[in-house]
Amino acid sequence: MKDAAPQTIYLKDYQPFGFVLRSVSLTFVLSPNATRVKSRIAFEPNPDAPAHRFFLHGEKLKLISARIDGKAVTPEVTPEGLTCDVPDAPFIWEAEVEIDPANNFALEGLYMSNGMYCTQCEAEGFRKITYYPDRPDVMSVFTVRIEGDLPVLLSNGNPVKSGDGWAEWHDPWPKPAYLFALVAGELVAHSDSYTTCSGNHVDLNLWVRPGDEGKCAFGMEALKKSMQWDEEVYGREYDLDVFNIVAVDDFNMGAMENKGLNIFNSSAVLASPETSTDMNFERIEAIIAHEYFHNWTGNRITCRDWFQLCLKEGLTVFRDSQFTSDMRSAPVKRIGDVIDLRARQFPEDNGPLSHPVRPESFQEINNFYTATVYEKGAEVIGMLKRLVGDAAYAEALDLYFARHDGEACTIEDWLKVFEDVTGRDLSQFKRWYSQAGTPRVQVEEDYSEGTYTLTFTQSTPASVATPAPQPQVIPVAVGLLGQNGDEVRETELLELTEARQSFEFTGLGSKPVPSILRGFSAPVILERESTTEERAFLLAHDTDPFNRWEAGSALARANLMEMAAEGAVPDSAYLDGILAVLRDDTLDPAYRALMLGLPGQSELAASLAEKGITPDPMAIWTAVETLRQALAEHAQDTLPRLFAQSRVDAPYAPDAEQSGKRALAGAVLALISRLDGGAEAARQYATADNMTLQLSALTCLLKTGKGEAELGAFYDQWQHDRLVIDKWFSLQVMMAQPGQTASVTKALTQHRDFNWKNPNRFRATLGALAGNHAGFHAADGSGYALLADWLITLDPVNPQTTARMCSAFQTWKRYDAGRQGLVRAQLDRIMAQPGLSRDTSEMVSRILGA
Ligand code: B3K
Ligand code: ZN
Repeated sequence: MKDAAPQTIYLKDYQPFGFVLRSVSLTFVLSPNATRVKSRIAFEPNPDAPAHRFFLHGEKLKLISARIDGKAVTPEVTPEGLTCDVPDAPFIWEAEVEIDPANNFALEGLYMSNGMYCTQCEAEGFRKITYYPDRPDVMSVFTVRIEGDLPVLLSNGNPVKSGDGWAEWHDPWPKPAYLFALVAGELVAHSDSYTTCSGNHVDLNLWVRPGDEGKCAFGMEALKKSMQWDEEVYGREYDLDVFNIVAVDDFNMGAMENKGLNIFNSSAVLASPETSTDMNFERIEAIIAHEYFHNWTGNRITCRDWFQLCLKEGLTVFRDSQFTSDMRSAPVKRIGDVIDLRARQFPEDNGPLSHPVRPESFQEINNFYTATVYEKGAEVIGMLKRLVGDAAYAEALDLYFARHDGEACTIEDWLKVFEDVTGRDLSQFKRWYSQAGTPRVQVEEDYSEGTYTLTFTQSTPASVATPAPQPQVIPVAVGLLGQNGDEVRETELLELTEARQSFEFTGLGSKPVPSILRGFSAPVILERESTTEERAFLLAHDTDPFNRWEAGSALARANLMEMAAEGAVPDSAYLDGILAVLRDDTLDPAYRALMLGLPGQSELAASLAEKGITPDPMAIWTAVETLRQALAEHAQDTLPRLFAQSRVDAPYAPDAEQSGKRALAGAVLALISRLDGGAEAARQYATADNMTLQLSALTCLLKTGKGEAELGAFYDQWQHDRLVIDKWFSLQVMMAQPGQTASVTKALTQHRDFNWKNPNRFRATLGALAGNHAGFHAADGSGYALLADWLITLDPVNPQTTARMCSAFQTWKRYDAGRQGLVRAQLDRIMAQPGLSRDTSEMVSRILGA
């Protein structure tokens, strides 16, 4: 419940904990409403700490008993924890508490999902399990005993002993409490094994509810590939006898990297061709890799405090991106990552929720598991690697693992290994961690007598978090093309360090065409006044796959902005350019599918706002529809051939090659449906034998205003499968016409399968509302009001998911006064709720700018 005055925690106030924990032993006696947790912890004074105040976090716990060195004590208990007088010497703390997992719908701490016990402790959930110094720099060795009338009883580390109704686990690796996990339930395992590079045998198990066994094979393969990749690329070997993964239906996020016992949202691990799309498979592979990679970047080396979250998350996202690039297509992965960064991180970085990659203060840490910490954090590491080179990056990482294994570290430790390996001074580079906001980079060019000069000016808008931004180190990869399309200068990395800086290229025969920020070499907004001709030229000739895609996307963006703001018509340069790419059979189908994408409507709104034009969501929607229709008509002779050619005749496999083809076929079908009224899509729906084809056909049918019968049939076919029914909910909201989005969503929230306490179902429905740009921003405020209603309903039950979804409102100041007034009214209404959670209260007040 909301504190009277929410407390703000500051990075600058960090102090080590007053005690060291030699060992932790926990016993759980499971019972849905009255689980008993006994703890026995060996404390001793920490010689490195300035003070030795004994404070243990603890929330929503019933303290049954407490003892120090065997003698009963009566601690002073508050809603946040307890204090107690303790000896000035090593001592044993023993406590027993009671908790109520069956009534824990916040899904933090120990809770129940479909009769199964499970935990989520990151960031501060362990304090809802027992009294403990719940901070990441307190690491200890855990031994756990679980007693419960359930067949499967799991915890971290290695199994020690078990019998009927009990099991004991020991984790030899010291860890912070946020990595603790426990699972108990009627589960079945999909098992396999892996032999590590030094010959250790590891048992691998993917635990699921009976009935889900058929959805495990892909995840298991992804795990084995991840284990091998981390050995080969980073020299990191797994370090326990067993690696367990458990699938859980009620989970606030994607997955959690608990030591040796990863817990996954079932949507992030369960997959079968019939029920999962190619995109689901790719996401699952990436999340399994991400959680596995945390074993070293996060678990063996953890964070000193939660301000350092990007230390593990930025690095682990960077590592999982490298993995996906290696497993699939690197250019396609890079483009996908940039699309995602622009859709999720840029709005955050350029709005009221803006914060540095390493924030300096927070009220609720769960609100800082953001795209900035994760995705911009990964971009920062990509820049560092680009700047120092691959060999030095590898050396620095080896040093990082050697120097800091078993420690809780900071960004300073991380940067120091790079400084030590390269001799570079990274103090200016460090601004990427301390300054909020997306840098803008302007470019001027000059050509005279064989010398071509590029002059860059960088500036970052001031924000509450960073009132006076200083120049950053920006690696800009540049290549030059001759007028005939040949590359006259291969990619070169320019290092911007000043506010304004020029670079010369000499010995050129004629004025080149520059290809700037190749591979999206830095997470900046490039503000370059370019011509349609130049963009079309780059779309046709750029040898850098990212910038070639970017040229097409820039053409589309410029055209759509003019269409939305000034009523312009579709640009033939865009239409011709894309058609030529589409017809080029030497290009990867997945890449061509990306070329058919358009900038998101919210992103277009941001681009208009950036130019000082108030975005009109309906005008943007109409512009997108008009351009898509124009493209369909322009490409109509090519589409049937391309559609036929993209068919996959081999048995379904979710690999890069097949999914690339299906992605292109899906994008082409969407265009064909604009011309044939959905006839081809109806045929595909009728014969589809996998979810990718079934869902793309249904999407096209709904888009053409048809598909009513198929929608019903889809429900009937899949009503037993909660993950597929999530798709059924979100698809209807995503495809709803702008004027009807709120009413369609509202009707779905009244459906018998709308279980709002399940985060997946809530997000599938209300998250889709927020993602339907024109529908959510309907001028009558119906989208805003409906979302606010549901956030108010969810907050008392699950503050974490509520707070996260408040970010739908973060862009409100872009829009017209009418819409701003409507949003403000909803935000004020949320703020006025009695007992509003600290999570939601922090988010809403930041969004309001209070
Ligand atoms: N570390 C977890 C995220 C925990 C979020 C807590 N609110 C998953 C991950 O990043 O791998
Ligand atoms: Zn992570």
